[in-house]
Amino acid sequence: MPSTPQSTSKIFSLPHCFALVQTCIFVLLCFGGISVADQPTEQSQSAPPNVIVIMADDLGYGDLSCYGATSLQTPNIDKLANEGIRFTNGYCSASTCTPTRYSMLTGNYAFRTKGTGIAPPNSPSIIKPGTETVASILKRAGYQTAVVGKWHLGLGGESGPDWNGDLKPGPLEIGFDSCFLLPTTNDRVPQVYVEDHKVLNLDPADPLWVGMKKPAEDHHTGITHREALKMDWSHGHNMTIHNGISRIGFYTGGHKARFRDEDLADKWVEKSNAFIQQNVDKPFFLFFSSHDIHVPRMPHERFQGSTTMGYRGDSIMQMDWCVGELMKTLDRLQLAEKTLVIFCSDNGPVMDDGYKDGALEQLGSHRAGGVLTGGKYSVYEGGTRTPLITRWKGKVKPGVSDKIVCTIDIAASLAALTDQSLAEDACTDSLNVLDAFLGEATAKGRDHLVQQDNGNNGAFGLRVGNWKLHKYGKNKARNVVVEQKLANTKKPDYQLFNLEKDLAEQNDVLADNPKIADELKKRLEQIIAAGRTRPVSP
Ligand code: NG6
Ligand code: CA
Repeated sequence: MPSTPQSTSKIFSLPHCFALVQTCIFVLLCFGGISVADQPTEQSQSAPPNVIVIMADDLGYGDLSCYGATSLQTPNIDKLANEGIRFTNGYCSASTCTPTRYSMLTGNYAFRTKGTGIAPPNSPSIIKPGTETVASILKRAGYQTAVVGKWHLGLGGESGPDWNGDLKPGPLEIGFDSCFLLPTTNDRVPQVYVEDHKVLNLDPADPLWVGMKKPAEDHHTGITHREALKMDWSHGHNMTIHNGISRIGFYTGGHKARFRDEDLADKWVEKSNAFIQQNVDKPFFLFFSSHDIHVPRMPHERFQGSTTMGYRGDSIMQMDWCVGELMKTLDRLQLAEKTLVIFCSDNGPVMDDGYKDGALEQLGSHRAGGVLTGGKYSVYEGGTRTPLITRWKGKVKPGVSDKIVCTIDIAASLAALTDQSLAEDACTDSLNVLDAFLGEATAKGRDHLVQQDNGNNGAFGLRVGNWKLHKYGKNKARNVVVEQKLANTKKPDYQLFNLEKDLAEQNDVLADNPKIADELKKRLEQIIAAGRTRPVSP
């Protein structure tokens, strides 16, 4: 159990071929590379750390001041970066939410499994009970595990969620001890919290109904009562109205259970702080799944107007505040040196994602994807190369890393950190890049990464070193963000870019490099056919 002191050699006797190298690196880092003052405390040396994964929603590579933004300041996340490792080649595996979250938790590429695209309001549980996840790995290692915030991975069995009964299977059936959730994503119905297996504060006399068919002729929608909305929609998002905002999908009932959009971030912080406090003496894993800065962007009143960029910018400020609050809690409980924090995003940025919130109009000179092209829904770098920061005070030497790491690697890396072995068929695409996550000088990171847009039938990106292949479905137009606007742009079947010379993926060099393009095409087909990329342990 991690709560009982373990020897350093036990923690690092990893069942992987480079265990010895890693041990040497660890010893070097602890006793050679950093000053005495920076050396880890006895406690942090003797036990694996608590883990907090903070996942932002739709946050782009250029959206934080520590990643070059100048139109707003994100002091709390910048502090995290200054105290830890800021990755310049940190990725999520997909450019939409559900597949990235699926991959982060399971360590499997989402394109391998049907039904892993953006989940509708009544989606059944996408990760089946019995699947190995980051939560089940850490639970096995003796951690208390919780997810707080956006889920968007479905709830319930094949017939979908039983909103008035037990909402299972769900997080508790795949390794989490507790959950406090926004069940889908907040532009989809319903606006209720789910605590463990139940909708919170649900009055049985006012049952909750959720569906995709208008429940009654006189049911108010974003179309019939558009003039009454406090934030207008631009495309889709015109069904049931709650809190002056119309959504995707319809619902009735459950009125006592409904929340205000403005209060979500405060609730996530409150619940997370309580969980951390409860586990001050026990190892814990917290998945803090922020809804910021996804649409509908409706930050708390105290953040509204805090930037010149409208609610998109203001939601970034709210998210930065959340990070600061969690870090304050760690400091107050003297847990900062006993906790590995991983900050990441679930996909790249988007401006107009269905509501007229002024994101594009008030953007000014801000570039949410930084120098990168593309964003949400795209296999250009901007779709998946996103902010990624790790911090473990006193253990990780602060710096900037250009190693390629991905949120899909969290599973195998944390398994290594906690000395848990993985079954051969578990976490099939999660690579142990723990040394890179911990900023070790000799870390190599990934040599390749598959990127996808959505579902299992879309476009692919394959990065190998500095080469990047795009593969598009035959004759299909794909969404890419062009000059910060969503546009359907016709693409050839394949494109090839040299990221070293052309980070912005502007010059397709496929015709000049047919051999490299062929090798990458073959490699992609081979990765898809092989069903796995994590090496099989000897
Ligand atoms: C799209 C929605 C978009 C957003 C996205 C999921 C429309 C027109 N667009 O289908 O608004 O909800 O799904 O976003 O409905 S994600 O970050 O959760 O993947
Ligand atoms: Ca998202």
